[in-house]
Amino acid sequence: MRLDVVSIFPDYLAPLDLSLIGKARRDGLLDLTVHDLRDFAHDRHRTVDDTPYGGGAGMVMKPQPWSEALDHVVAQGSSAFPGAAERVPTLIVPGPGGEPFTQQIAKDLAEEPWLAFACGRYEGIDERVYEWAGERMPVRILSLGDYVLNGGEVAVLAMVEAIARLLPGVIGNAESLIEESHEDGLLEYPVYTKPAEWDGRAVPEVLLGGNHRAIAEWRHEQRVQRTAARRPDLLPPVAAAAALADLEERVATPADAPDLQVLTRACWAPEFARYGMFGAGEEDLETVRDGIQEWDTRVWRRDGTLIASVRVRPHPTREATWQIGRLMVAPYLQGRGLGRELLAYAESLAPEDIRTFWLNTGAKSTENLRMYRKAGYRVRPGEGEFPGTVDLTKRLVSAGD
Ligand code: JD8
Repeated sequence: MRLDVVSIFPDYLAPLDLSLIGKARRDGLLDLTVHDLRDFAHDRHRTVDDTPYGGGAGMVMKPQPWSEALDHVVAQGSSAFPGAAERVPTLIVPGPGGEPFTQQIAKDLAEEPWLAFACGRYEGIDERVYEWAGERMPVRILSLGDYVLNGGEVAVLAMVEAIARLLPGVIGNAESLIEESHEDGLLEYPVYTKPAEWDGRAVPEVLLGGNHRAIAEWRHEQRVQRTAARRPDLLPPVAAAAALADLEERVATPADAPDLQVLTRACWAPEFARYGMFGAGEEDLETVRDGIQEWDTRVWRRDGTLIASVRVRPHPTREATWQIGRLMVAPYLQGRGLGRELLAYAESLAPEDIRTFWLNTGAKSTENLRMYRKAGYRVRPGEGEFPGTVDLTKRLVSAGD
């Protein structure tokens, strides 16, 4: 990824030479250049600001130095993209009135090949610069938070770190990105290290027992509780059932078949778009009923409406393997962490002797694959159980392993 930053205080960005971001730059994972806006002000005092039209306190940043600086950034940067002559950066302009910067925006921007950041100062940048830039490249005005800073540099430091740490290879153990706050709408769980007893305070027993499933369940519960306590705004109101516990769960019966058929078709619709085939969504009612008999199928309802379902069984042909299937959340409630909860719950239903979890999903089902990978599953080589699918497994490491 290429990053350009323009500021009248280029030394403010020096912290980006340090730590993991500094190492990523030295390892060529990140190509970051800082430009001094005053290099594009040609009067004796290299003036970049002037008094505001209409009066008022403070100064405003002049348009000309900005247009020259951004022209230079585009001209200099496009050489980093041979063969993509028309390539321009996405311009990020931090501002207190901007769209709130979030983890999701960090993830979106981490997919971009080239970002440029314009650090304003004083009362801000002449508004015509935004229009001028918008005619040449995508422009996003982002705010770090609802408080006032003196300029954009601090915001750029935070945004560059939040974005760059998501780039492959920047964070040594990508695993640790998984259960972070804001990653899936839940805050992080409490962490502990040696000694097990400190200042008469003990580490929670479950963390010392080596039972990884129990640890995973405890940590998830801690995350839900902390989020409910500190950031209830992250737990979508009624709709959610931020937790399965908010819904009525029971083992499915043939009477659930019609609703299950509807939920399956709704959840498989995107697969139809991807593969031109409906997969499970093509099952007729009889087949759905058979599935309810052959699997331990669980359904979650709220006020009678089927919200979610998952089914589990011992894998028919593989030793000590727990097969998880048809993990479904009503489309309008997807993306809020319920799927991860369903998966954790399906895993918790496994008998003690189980050593491997097994599931199957579409080879191009990026969101599903992202969730399963985050939950520790690995894609098995080769085609999965059905055409266009892949099988994924997660091995349980017990205390004895
Ligand atoms: C860019 C100039 C200062 C802002 C008059 C104080 C972001 N979350 C945030 N708070 N403040 C900023 C921010 C402040 C900036 C500039 C970002 C450029 N200022 C101005 C308007 C009021 N002074 C920010 N992201």
